[in-house]
Amino acid sequence: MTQNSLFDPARMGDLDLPNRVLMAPLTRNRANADGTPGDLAETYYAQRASAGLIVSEATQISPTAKGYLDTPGIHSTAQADGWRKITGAVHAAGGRIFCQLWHVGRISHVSLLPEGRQPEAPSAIRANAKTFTAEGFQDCSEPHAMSSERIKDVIEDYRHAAQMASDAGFDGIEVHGANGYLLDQFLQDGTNKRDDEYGGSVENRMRLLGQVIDSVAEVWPKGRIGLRLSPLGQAGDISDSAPEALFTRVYQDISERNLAYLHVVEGFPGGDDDANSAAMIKRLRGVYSGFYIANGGYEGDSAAEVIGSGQADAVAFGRPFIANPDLPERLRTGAALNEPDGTTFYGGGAEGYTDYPFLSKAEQVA
Ligand code: 8OZ
Repeated sequence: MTQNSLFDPARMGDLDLPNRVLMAPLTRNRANADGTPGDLAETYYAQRASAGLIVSEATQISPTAKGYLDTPGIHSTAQADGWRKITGAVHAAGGRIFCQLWHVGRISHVSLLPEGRQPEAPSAIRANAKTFTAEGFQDCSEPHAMSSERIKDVIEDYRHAAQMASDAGFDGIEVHGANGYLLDQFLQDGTNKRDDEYGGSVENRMRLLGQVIDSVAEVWPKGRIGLRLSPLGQAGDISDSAPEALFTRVYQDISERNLAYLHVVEGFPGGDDDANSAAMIKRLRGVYSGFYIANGGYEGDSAAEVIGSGQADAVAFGRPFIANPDLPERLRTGAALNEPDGTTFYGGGAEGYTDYPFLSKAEQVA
């Protein structure tokens, strides 16, 4: 059996990828106040077009789906027009880009939402977490529990955003089911105390995720829809009483749906993941039969290993892609990597965004 390398092409859903070094979704807080992408975003994404696939930064599906300052949306015509320039620039540079569709649920603050709106969540349980607002970091606001009517509206908001992503020229979409945001809040029982068809049993808690996938599948073929999950539940004050049982069932369901991929946050860089967490991630991995993207603290060597051993089909890199627009070429040639500067991750201008250097011709090794 031949072993795959990071630099082998891959068939992912309906799409051919030239390599398996993918760019993870990265929140950069440089969008305009109306949710249109900032002017530099076109350069930023086009610089990174050598990725096997770019997944866009998390992009809100509606005004009530927003939870941080200066994140982009994909619900208005102006936003889709802004994104069309970016997808065009990525395609012109030879790349592929999916739009990550995002609803933050309770991880928000009233100052970021339409006048008079509270964050919305499965249950009225405030997150013990902070979000970033015009006044700096603030505690998340008290959410209200969504009515069944409101859930229907949100499912429609996903379909509408999926349509806008198609109009904007994206190659596909990734449903953000990870990191303690709305869909994860429905999945996990620390945040979901509902007693209707969306709460209680694992099947009920999975219902919204399934309906959202069905809804975006009215616009996109299954082979152009990915899903991101984070079974370790490390972000956004999320918790579940039996996470392995829950995510085993979710992975089974996603396998049966034949999506383009499952993208898993297996840990956070510098996180205190223990051997038990790693073992759970590995056991869950065995449950999923489709294209699997691993993410979370990978470097060139560990990525090559996880692909070579067949544990993953591709690896998504976050921080290394922030600092290295030509990351695939650097990994291929063993060149040195630029170090990411954490002080410019969120907000600001070109510094730490579009000014990381490419390898010079002299540094490019055959
Ligand atoms: C960092 C800062 C704000 C949001 C995620 C969308 O964790 C995010 C995010 C990351 O998925």
